[in-house]
Amino acid sequence: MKRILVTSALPYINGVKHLGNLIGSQLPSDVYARFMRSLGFDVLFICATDEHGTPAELAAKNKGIPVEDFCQEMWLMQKKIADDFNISFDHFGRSSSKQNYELTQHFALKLWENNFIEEVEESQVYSLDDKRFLPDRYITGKCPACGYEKARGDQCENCTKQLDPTDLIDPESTISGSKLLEIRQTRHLFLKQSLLKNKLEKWINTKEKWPTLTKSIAKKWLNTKEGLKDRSITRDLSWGVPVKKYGAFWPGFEEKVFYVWFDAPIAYIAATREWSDSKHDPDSWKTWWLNGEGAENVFYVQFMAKDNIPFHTISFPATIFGAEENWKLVDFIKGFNWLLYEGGKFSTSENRGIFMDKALDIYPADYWRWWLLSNAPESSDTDFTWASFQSTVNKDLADVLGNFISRVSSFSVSKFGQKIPSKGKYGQLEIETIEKIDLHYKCLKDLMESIEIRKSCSELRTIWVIGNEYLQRAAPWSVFKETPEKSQMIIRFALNLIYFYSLISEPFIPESCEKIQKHFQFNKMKTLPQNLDSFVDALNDTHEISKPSIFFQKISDEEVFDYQMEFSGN
Ligand code: B3M
Ligand code: ZN
Repeated sequence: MKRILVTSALPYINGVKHLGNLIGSQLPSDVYARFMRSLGFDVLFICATDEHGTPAELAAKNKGIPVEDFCQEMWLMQKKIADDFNISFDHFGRSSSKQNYELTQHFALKLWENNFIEEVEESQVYSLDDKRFLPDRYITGKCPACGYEKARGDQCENCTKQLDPTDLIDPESTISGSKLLEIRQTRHLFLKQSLLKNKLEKWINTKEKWPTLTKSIAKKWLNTKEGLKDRSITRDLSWGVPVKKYGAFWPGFEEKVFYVWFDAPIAYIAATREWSDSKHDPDSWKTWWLNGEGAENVFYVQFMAKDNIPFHTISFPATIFGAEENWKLVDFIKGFNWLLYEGGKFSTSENRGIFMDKALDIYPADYWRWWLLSNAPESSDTDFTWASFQSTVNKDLADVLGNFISRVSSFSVSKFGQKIPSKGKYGQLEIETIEKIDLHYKCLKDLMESIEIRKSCSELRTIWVIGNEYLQRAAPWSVFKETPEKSQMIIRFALNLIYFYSLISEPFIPESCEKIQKHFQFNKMKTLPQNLDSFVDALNDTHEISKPSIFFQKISDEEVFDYQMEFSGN
């Protein structure tokens, strides 16, 4: 049996994520993991919070609490929100786990033993008032190129020029506003990525099937000097993985930690270890991550937004190659473009757009899931608009799927009572309908295997639509007077379709499908039906149908108007 390892990019710890973050990794990886499980594959689905680095430190400082407490709080919150969106992680870990400390230090040691790490002395900006070295982007000043007053030490937002902090005119600390800055010498560990160029290139060239977005970004980084520059994997900070080897501090690195982007991808492995430790089966993570111990038969897929692709196609693989051990490399990287909010950017600072917690306060998870998945920014950026959200939910969920269920079940109960109407031989129209649906169902399965999220949604919608068209043509309500047996057969067929829909739609809209299954007392199934043809008599004669219920409420124009105002930003 094929085993599939799925990881979602690790959400950074500093705040609640917005819908763009959700569709950029957690949500599509969830549908994929759920769908593959329901095809019978052995799936392990892993995520964690990405906790280290300056933004976390500063966010904790703003709240006036120790960074450890802040991260604990935010981890709980992020875990809860993911649960509320029904993201089916097998484990949601933390990059600050002891497993990650150990593995990060292990990788650094191997890289050093294999001569891929060297110590380099650098000059960096030190803030006397903040009593710390400042990362480039925490220094603000006037841009030497365009005169923009708030240029950052790494780049000018206004003219996009790449900068060094020393280029800035009249620089100050973004943290405190202090201008008491000086250049100091500091030592860092550098990973000599350039030595791994051939290996990386050979490996990337074998990935013909990677999506264009992934491949083009990987190639771009591979072929620019900037991309494969030796990069520092340590920072002058206190919050992070301590720079240790053989259990003792790396001499001169007592006050430093590993760079957050060095330890974060390693946390995929560490979180898998957390998972196996939590099951008291401490070696089982190896069957997912070590070639020769089972991982050679694992298909490993990563999901992420496009800005994370360089770290997953170049930096993390460089770490793995450089370690020269039997670590599993990723097989497929699914990257996503940006989700825009009503034509602009989501913005935390301007309170613009919809954040994950707020979203669930106003509509059920499945409304968001369905819109986001149907509009996943796979081949280009996509724009969230309230109008599109309203029309998608109202049409697809309420009119197409919801209406089908309520028409069939209310007719059934009103004409035939609670019991499922008795069997009759399915006729030409039913056979045609089965054939049509099975054609699209096969496409759906193929598309999900190749992780085409939007197209999969569109196949699923087509399958729902075929049900409505069938009902329209079979017209059980008009058949009922003349030939009630025929109308019984039609309704029985349609009830079986509802059952079928509730199973195949579950990876996309799990909460609604579970509700539907519970309501109609459909048996849960571990794996999806092969096809509709073999499933169309799944309900047996004793099955009882409960009174109809409404599974999807329409979104009104007034609601849309109000929410548009509410989320438009300051
Ligand atoms: N934490 C995503 C971000 O905040 C980043 C992903 C890490 S994946 C190893 O941009
Ligand atoms: Zn500028």
